[in-house]
Amino acid sequence: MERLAHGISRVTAEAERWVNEDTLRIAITGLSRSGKTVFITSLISNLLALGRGRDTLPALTRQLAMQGRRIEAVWLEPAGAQALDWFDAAEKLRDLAGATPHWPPRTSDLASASLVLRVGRGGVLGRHLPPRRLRLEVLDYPGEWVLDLPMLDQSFSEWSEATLALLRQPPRAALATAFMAFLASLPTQAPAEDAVARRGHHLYRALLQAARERHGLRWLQPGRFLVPGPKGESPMMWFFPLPGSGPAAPGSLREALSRRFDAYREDMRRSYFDPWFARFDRQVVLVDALGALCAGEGAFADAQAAARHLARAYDARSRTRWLRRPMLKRVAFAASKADHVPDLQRPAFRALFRDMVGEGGAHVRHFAVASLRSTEEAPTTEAGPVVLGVPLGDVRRRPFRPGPIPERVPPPGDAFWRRPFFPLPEFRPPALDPDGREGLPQLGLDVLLSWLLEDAL
Ligand SMILES: Nc1nc2c(ncn2[C@@H]2O[C@H](COP(=O)(O)OP(=O)(O)OP(=O)(O)O)[C@@H](O)[C@H]2O)c(=O)[nH]1
Ligand SMILES: [Mg+2]
Repeated sequence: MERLAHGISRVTAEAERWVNEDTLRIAITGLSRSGKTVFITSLISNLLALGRGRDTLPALTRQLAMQGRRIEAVWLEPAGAQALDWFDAAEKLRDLAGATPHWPPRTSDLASASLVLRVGRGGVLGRHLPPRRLRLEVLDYPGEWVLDLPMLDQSFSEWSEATLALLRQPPRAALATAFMAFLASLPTQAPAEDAVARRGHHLYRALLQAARERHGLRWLQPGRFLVPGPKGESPMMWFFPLPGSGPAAPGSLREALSRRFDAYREDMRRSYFDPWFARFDRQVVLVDALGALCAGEGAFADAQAAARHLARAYDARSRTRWLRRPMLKRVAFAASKADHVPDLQRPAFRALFRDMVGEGGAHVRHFAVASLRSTEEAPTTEAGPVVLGVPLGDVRRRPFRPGPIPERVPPPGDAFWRRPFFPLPEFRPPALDPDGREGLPQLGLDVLLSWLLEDAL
């Protein structure tokens, strides 16, 4: 009898969930340093504060209010017994709001969070129905890894050919001299020797690191050469691009590297992409477009190619197994750190960004977002519009001018690209309440969310 009652209550709970609850998986994607972790922290903090009655996301609140609805409560689901790391938003908030505030460190493994919104139903009928629940699932990961997605469909020869072609072009060519000299020193049918494979791997990895650190380049494969993750470095990673086509001779270096390449791809597919990256309903593609623009023509072209690849790779993988129907209903491209751009220049910035990543279809929109606004507007000076912020490590506010922002991507070799390049300053986060009661000051995050969730709320 007791078992029957238990069974009935379980079925009732399931039915209630089926009627009143929806789950939305949101992929927050972007290359390394594009602002994913801060975006997720802000999304969580602002929704939690909104659930406590603070108007932290005005565009979202307004949109719901027009339908006579509102978000009544928001809570984080407990971590439970999940296999993944838990995205600890409260800890990140404490870091941002500490006495010496600091931004989150680079992400080194997957972490997920699940947030539930309780939304009142609108209309005369709605008042008599129970509120709906929308569960948002988000995943944070090291940006470097996502660039391995396109590798899943390549053979070792195809990947090597494409990678070596890139390495022969500026700005990579200057960084690749030691690695290229090493390749040239190898005999055509080099035998498989681990000492040689490791040397090649280390030279190749050093060049990826230099491209990331010194030139701000982002199109760097494989991602785990830069961020190895919890499994660390393993022999499966001792490979590098090597020219050659057709079947590799047994016992040759090319055969050994090709086997490692396949093992690496398989491990990425099995450990990360298939379980965690394959099925999403919404995607946010964060791009540090201003940072790329300021870093010069090579870095900009690199970020542009990477952002376009990223959106395409997700679209292709995020399909239902049956009929391969697309699951992604909305894709938001977001130029991050938009608080570096003065108000006056933001329309041009958005137009430039749209041109950079391409139009897409009706399910694609473009936004300029600051997940944590760390600057203030200042009166325009003779030298142009300005924002004010405290650079990290400094105590005084300093003006920052991004310089002219064209509305379209300047063509290769254009005079624009001859201006001096500079890194974006890293501003200190503003003073924050460590408990997050007031949420995080943001710019455009509310507009993005109100569009992204519009049809699901
Ligand atoms: N001013 C400003 N800076 C930001 C904002 N969002 C991110 N940043 C800066 O960008 C850096 C990188 O942000 P993260 O969120 O850690 O980037 P990520 O994409 O998670 O990077 P990985 O974990 O390395 O892939 C931060 O340390 C900040 O300096 C923002 O809204 N405003
Ligand atoms: Mg991160």
